[in-house]
Amino acid sequence: MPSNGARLHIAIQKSGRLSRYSRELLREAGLRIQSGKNDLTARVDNFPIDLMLVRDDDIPTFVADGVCEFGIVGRNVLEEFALGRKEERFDVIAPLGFGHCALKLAAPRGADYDGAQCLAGQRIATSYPRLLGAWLERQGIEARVVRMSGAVELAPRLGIAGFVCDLVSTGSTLEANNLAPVETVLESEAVLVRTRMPIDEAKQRAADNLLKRIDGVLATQGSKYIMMNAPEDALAEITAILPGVEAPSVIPLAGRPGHFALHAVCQETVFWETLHDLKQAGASAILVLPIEKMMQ
Ligand code: PRT
Ligand code: ZN
Repeated sequence: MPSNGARLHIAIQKSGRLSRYSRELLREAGLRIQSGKNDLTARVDNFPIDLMLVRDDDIPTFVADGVCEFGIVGRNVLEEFALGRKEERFDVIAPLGFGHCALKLAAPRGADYDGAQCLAGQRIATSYPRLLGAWLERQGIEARVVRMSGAVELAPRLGIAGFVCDLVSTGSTLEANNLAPVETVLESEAVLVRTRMPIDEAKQRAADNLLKRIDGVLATQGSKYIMMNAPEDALAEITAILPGVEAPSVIPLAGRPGHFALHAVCQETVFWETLHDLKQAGASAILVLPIEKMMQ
């Protein structure tokens, strides 16, 4: 299908676990999202971009077929889709840091389970038959995959299957159904995905701009700006303590010869323990600040 119009299309989940975070990410990237006249699209008024608001299951198809140039979808949905297609027609650009969950095999609590061989010949209920089938094949196990579109966790109680393979985040659904996780089939989170269908030049420029901004948002997640004062002889030790920092800025302090201000962007979490270590090494007046935007 040819790409439609001169505007970029980004498919996001209309309503569900990913929709709020998907919109937030795009807003943080500077997109002003208008609520549309219809429910299927939302226009971005400061970029040539339209959002397509759809069910998450439709997002891989839209992106693979080039109806949307970009999409935000769970890796679980994307990989299940990809296993059903001969060729991949999209690229995963970046994990987005939300929608974390795992596709897990679970057994009734108290059941004897001591390894994947226990699944041989068993019935396993799942909404992810391809991912489960591929995992079983990698383990060299033959089992019966029972496809269910929802309420998978009820299968053992209903006598439909002995095991289930379902998404888990907190684990409370499994627990409430007297099930316990036994294997992890896939770790998942929301990802940004891009079509492999050709994009014309004008759209490509908009796409490059969008990606640079999303990169900037992702780069600031977990990053902090840290400032402190320190005597010259402590600078080397302090730099070694700072997480994810190679070359901090070192600025002389007026009126205090031999003392410097040290500024750096930490790409990793700064824990209280790190601050104690910095103080021990000779740092004082330590400040840790959030970073709002960043462009490399
Ligand atoms: O209507 P639409 O088709 O768009 O939405 P949906 O109902 O298919 O999906 P939705 O909104 O439930 O989930 C969208 C995506 O969020 C999934 O594809 C995953 O990538 C991600 N995600 C993250 C989850 C969970 N966490 C999650 N816990 N998706 C589903 N669950 C369900 C799971 O299936 C189980 O029923 O939550 C239950 C388990 O949760 P815990 O916390 O009890 O373990
Ligand atoms: Zn869905």
